[in-house]
Amino acid sequence: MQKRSGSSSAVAAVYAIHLQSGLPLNLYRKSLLSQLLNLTVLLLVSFLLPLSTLPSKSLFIANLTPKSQYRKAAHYNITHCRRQNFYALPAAHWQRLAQPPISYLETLDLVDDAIDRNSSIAREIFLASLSAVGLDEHPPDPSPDGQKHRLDWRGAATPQDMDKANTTIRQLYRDWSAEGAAERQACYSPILASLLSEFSSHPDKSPIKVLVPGAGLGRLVFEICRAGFTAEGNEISYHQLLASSFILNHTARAQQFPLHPFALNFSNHVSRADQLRRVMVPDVHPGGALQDASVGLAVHAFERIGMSTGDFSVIYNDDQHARAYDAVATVFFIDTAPNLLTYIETIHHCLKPGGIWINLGPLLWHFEGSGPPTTTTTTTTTTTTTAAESPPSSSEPPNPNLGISSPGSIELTHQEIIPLIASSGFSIAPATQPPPFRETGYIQDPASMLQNTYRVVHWVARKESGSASGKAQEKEKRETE
Ligand SMILES: C[S@@+](CC[C@H](N)C(=O)[O-])C[C@H]1O[C@@H](n2cnc3c(N)ncnc32)[C@H](O)[C@@H]1O
Ligand SMILES: *[C@@H]1O[C@H](CO)[C@@H](O)[C@H](O)[C@H]1NC(C)=O
Ligand SMILES: *[C@@H]1O[C@H](CO)[C@@H](O)[C@H](O)[C@H]1NC(C)=O
Ligand SMILES: *[C@@H]1O[C@H](CO)[C@@H](O)[C@H](O)[C@H]1NC(C)=O
Ligand SMILES: *[C@@H]1O[C@H](CO)[C@@H](O)[C@H](O)[C@H]1NC(C)=O
Ligand SMILES: CC(=O)N[C@H]1CO[C@H](CO)[C@@H](O)[C@@H]1O
Repeated sequence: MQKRSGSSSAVAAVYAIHLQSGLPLNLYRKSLLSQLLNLTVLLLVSFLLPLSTLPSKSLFIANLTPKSQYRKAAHYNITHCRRQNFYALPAAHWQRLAQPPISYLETLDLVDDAIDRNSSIAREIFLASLSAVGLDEHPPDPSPDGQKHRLDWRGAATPQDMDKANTTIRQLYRDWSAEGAAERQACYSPILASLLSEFSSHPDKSPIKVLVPGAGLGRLVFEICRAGFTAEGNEISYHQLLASSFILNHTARAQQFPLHPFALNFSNHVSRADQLRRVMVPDVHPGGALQDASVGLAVHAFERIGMSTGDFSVIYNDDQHARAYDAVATVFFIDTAPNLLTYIETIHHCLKPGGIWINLGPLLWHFEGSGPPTTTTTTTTTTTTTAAESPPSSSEPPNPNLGISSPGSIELTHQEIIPLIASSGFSIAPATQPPPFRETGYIQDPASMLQNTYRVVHWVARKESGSASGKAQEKEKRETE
């Protein structure tokens, strides 16, 4: 690991966002840079093709805009329509409901205020992201003939972008508010406990490399780093990456931003106070906490935290990542796979022999009913074939690794997954009946009259020593069968 020099190391926990023909590359630490520059090539090939056809920076624009439009859309859809519906009630009724104790119009005003406060962090994230990719807050005006400037990001967000911005903001509650501690306790503590018990004989944990695919807003990566390990997150969603970059690298103090995670939804509240509840983010100041956690350690925490962007099953499948990690931690992640075997093989490939894979989560197959997505930019490569109901007869030609954009998908059960892992070069305790469930919500409002509770499973699999890489092993297996 490279040692950074001078004062810059104090804030080395950075995402430097690099412009690579329109591709942002987010990292926390420079020492990952060379590694990730190589990944960029892979990313370009597998994830963002055909870049040549993209207008420069259009990718960012699509990804950035939602946070600025968040406020407008939220106001319109949430309170404007409700005011109209309210005044459409019989006059005698709305007048009565406008009086105390209900004072419904005041509630709508309070929701408007909450939306404004929500949008303050959304706006900060947006502005930090804009400047990180070299776009201006005040976009260039249209040319005299009315042509929109290519760097004018206004109005570029799609409803899907808005939706993603929305979930991203909700996830701040789970990962970075004090109120989210119960979910984190249920989901992240078992991972840390498994890591600490596995590596209890290592007083210096900095050489131990832990990979967190599907890192979301980065809290688990942060906690693993804070516990002394070298932690690397990986995330495919730019919305998530920009928000985690903001929290980890651009917040000034704990409790900096208010958030009203439940205000937009009017259902299942016991009281208006519940609906309008405010949480503050972040609950800890990441920069300060990592600074504190570095006292007396050989390697500063800022040197031990990183984040890569792109599809896990593509990025970590190359030679460079073979046998590179001591542990892989997946939380609410494996069910994002259209083809779980691809994830299993990738994890096997990038783990050192004897390394562990710690998993916690449910099996909410993200692709159920929809088939794998075709990423917006890989238009030429992933227009999916007409589905066949029987296996193809000829042997398939070798394909480039398209990761989750590959055709095909399958939803497996817990009892099917465990033996599958056991026969993929891992040792894992056999599935018990019933599995040892843990109950937890995911961005759940604890005060709501509706509680969605997952019964998640937590297991640890160990890559068998001397076991070949996933791909080589598959091949071996096929040959012996
Ligand atoms: C359900 S979220 C869980 C996030 C976080 N681990 C948590 O527990 O809050 C799944 C995350 O995985 C990411 N993801 C899905 N498929 C991915 C892939 N192939 N490579 C990397 N990240 C992926 C999604 O963008 C999303 O942030
Ligand atoms: C955000 O999500 C909440 C809860 O799912 C929903 O009620 C609301 O309409 C969404 N808001 C926007 C602006 O998309
Ligand atoms: C707002 O409502 C309109 C009309 O129902 C809908 O098309 C749009 O997607 C909604 N926007 C958001 C951000 O929820
Ligand atoms: C704040 O944002 C979250 C996530 O989009 C949303 O669920 C919540 O309702 C929002 N609150 C307000 C008042 O906008
Ligand atoms: C509001 O929350 C309830 C759960 O309490 C959910 O079923 C409903 O779909 C949500 N409505 C919107 C518009 O998001
Ligand atoms: C708050 C914080 O730590 N900001 C840092 C994020 O990264 C940049 C680039 O290195 C630093 O200059 C900031 O100080």
